[in-house]
Amino acid sequence: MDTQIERFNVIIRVVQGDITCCKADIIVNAANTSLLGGSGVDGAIHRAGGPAILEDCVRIRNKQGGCPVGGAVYTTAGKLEAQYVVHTVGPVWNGGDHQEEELLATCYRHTLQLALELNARSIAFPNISTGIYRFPKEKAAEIAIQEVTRFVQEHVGLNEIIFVCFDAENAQLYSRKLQSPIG
Ligand code: AR6
Repeated sequence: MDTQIERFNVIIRVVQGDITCCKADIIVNAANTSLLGGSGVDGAIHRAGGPAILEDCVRIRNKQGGCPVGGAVYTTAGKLEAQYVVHTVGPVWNGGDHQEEELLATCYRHTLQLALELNARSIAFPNISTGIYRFPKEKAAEIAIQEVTRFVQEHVGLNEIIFVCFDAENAQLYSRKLQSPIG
């Protein structure tokens, strides 16, 4: 059940599956501030990409002490087909009055900005913060689609943005919101 639309000459797609199998110049990881790996999509990316990704993460950590919430850093993609992995750190959902929405929006903006700097044409996002960090899925989908749409309206360079949804609930949410005129 893939959905595809075009906004400002950029293809925006929703697919359900494992992001490590996705063909894109950049694969985005939902990391934590330590950059030292974890479970969920973080674990899957490190497993599939091999130890070179962690080696780069450790280098970044030693240089700048990890990555703040809302920030984004890039590493090799190791054995993955992508050129780079961009690691961004989503907020932990803590009721909604701790700037969670703005911080999640910042993750998307910083990641997209970094993708442009890396001359990427295509980028695949997981549903940042909606797993272990418990961000409400519907709100997260709205923020993700809004930030991506705003970004492609204001910046030229990317051709394709893929939302890779692991679970059916997120895949349906994204498909619905992407196809709605106000989505
Ligand atoms: N491909 C695509 N999406 C996936 C995959 C995969 N292989 N595996 C899980 N997801 P989560 P968070 C989805 O928990 O909430 C880590 O330990 C998952 O269904 O991976 O940002 C980090 O190190 C969910 O929709 O990330 C941090 O400590 C989405 O990816 C913490 O988890 C995000 O779920 C970050 O928590």
